[in-house]
Amino acid sequence: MLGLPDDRCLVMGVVNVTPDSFSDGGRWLDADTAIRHGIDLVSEGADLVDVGGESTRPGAIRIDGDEELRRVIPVIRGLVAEGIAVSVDTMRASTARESLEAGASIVNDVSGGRADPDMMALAAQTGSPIVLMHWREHSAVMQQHTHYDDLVEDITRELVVQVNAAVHAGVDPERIILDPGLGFSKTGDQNWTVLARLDAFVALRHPLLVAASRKRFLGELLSDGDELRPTDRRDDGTAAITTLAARAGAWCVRVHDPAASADAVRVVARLGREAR
Ligand code: PMM
Repeated sequence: MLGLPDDRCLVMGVVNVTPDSFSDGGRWLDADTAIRHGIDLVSEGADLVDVGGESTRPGAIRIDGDEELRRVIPVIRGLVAEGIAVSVDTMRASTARESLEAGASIVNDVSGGRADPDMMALAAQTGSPIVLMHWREHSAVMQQHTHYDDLVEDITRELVVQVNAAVHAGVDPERIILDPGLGFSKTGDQNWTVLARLDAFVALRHPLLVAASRKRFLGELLSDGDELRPTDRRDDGTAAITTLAARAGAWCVRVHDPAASADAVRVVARLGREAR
């Protein structure tokens, strides 16, 4: 897809142009700093960079569309000018449209097309690949929606509903990427169950994106007594998940610190060639 390598799992680096993202909020709020950070992510091994202007951490309050545009567009332009492949992390069709016009090549919609009724039509019209993440509710209330009868079955069924809606709107099925949405309407234990069953999501026969990077469930697992492991010390655990996700057949992992993940995906690809 999009001239990106297809012989191994890809690594997507994260640039959050937000004051409040859980692991790096406020660090890349200024456009030049964010652009420089995106360039660094690529030099550390990211294949593409995901630019987002709206935090989706649990409890986050939404910002307005103009503010989101003000944050992401200059950063997307700057990265594209450097020849970097960019995805835009947005739930708004209007932001997705302007981002694609600014040179972004993938829409990463954490709401799976559910937050904005115009998103599927936009993806259909532009022909842009779109990430549909499993999502039930906005971040302010998402952790009140963690009930599942059968976790993996329910998530896959809800993802398939969104795939069908996208195809119905005219999106090419080959351009639909799925993501089980770790941490979104899921408890820590549920995230581990999802990771243990990535085969079920790969079996949906769409490229699979896995985004575990620095999330709270890693902080809990690696905690020292009552203290969560701080976000900036969750990258080794993240890289371990990259290895397992790549081995399970993920198309891409989304990470804040790409170096170890970039090595891991190459190790997994080499082993895969040996096994064939
Ligand atoms: N998680 C975050 C943001 N964007 N996009 C996708 N596709 N999947 C995710 O799980 C996801 C995402 C959480 O916030 P962060 O940018 O601080 O990691």
